[in-house]
Amino acid sequence: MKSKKVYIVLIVLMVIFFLIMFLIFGLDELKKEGLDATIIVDKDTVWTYSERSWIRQTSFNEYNWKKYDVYMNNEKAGNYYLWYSDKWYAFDDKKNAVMLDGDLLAINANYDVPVYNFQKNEIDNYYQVNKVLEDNKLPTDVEYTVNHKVEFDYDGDGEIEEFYVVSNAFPIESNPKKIFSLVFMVKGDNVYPIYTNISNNTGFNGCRPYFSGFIDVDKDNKYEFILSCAEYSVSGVSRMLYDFDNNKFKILISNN
Ligand SMILES: [Ca+2]
Ligand SMILES: [Ca+2]
Repeated sequence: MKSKKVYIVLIVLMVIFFLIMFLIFGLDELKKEGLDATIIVDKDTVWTYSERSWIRQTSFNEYNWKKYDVYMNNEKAGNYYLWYSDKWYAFDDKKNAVMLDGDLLAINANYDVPVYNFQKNEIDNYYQVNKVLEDNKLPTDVEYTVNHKVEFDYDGDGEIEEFYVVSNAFPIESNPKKIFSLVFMVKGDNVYPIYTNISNNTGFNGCRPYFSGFIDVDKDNKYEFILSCAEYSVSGVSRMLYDFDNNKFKILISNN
């Protein structure tokens, strides 16, 4: 009789344990299951999210004449139909052409996808930048061709994170030995590398990095972001969608 009671108590405890674990970890995962999204970045990138996995699309026809939330230069431009030829063209509800100019980000999803309207700020203090340069054995007297930061509470923990974007790619006045592009986050005293690209200067190598959008793609109240890096002239742009997982940044999908 006594052993039966112990047995029941154990089962009840186990059920409670799994219920708590499910509420903590399972609910977020379950919520992601039904999410479907298409993300377009300028004329070279279409990524789709379905059944919790990302796919890079190489044929864009299937994404024509769908309605997208359209952002230009990180500002909401409207909700338009898009059609692809050499680039994406936008049309309103009456199929009248809408002129768009700048960096395009377009999202079609079966849920509201939060997009953060971030600002690029000047770097007022180079302490963290110089530290990262030194860690990478790079000189700190730099002719910067990219140097800005984005500051906001991107993970919703009440603390502001700083995202630094620096590069000396395609210098005009100097001829550095090394060409670098560095993107990293500073949170408290910690530096988290995001993108590190260092190579010998061979003329027009390297790329200029910039953020193309902070988007909460999986609706867990933490933003993911798209980082782009533009090569010289028409050579192309690398694009990467990043997530922060296990205390480091990882690429969810890229266009390479
Ligand atoms: Ca934060
Ligand atoms: Ca998220």
